[in-house]
Amino acid sequence: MRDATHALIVIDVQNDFCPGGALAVAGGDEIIPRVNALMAEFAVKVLTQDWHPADHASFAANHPGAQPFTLAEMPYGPQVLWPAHCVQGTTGAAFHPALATDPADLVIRKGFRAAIDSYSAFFENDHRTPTGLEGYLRTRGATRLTLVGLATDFCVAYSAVDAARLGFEVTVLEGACRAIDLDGSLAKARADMRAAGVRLEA
Ligand code: VGL
Ligand code: ZN
Repeated sequence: MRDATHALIVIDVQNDFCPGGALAVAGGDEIIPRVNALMAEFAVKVLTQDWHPADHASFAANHPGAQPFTLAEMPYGPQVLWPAHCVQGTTGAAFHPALATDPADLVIRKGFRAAIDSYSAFFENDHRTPTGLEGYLRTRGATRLTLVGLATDFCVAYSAVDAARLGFEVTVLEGACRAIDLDGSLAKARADMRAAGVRLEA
């Protein structure tokens, strides 16, 4: 057991990000045994859940004529348009059935505002609107964070970079993550994480 200042953040281990899901990440389900084992090691354990309304602005289907995996310009900057995924209340939005959710202290949902996406567990994609996770972790006394989950190059990386900027000591266990890797996004995410001072471990 690690000490009480050390929190585990499990990002988006949901059906839609696993094989067979609407935005499947290759091998997404392979990380689950290790994630479950890690849960027993940490005093503070948080799960995040991507949780979109059906009319969410990140869905290509809500932009007439737009194809998934292309870019759209949003008021807060460029946004990848995704296949509809993690729609609130659907099976796709549920945690993968093999994920041990009972040990978690907190489940934080993100991306629930129709007009703005939220990759990071800390801020929406405008980099300003907080999710509340920072306050939760600080009031629990957490100073060191270990991040695992899906997808390495989007929600894990954005969360890790934000956490490092907020002053947490951040480690990403890449072996307990899987990536989408869209147009070099994994290489960029790894460089961004390193530049922000995030430790990348296997
Ligand atoms: C994610 C794309 C869209 C993720 C969420 O969890 O990495 N990626 N929504
Ligand atoms: Zn999403």
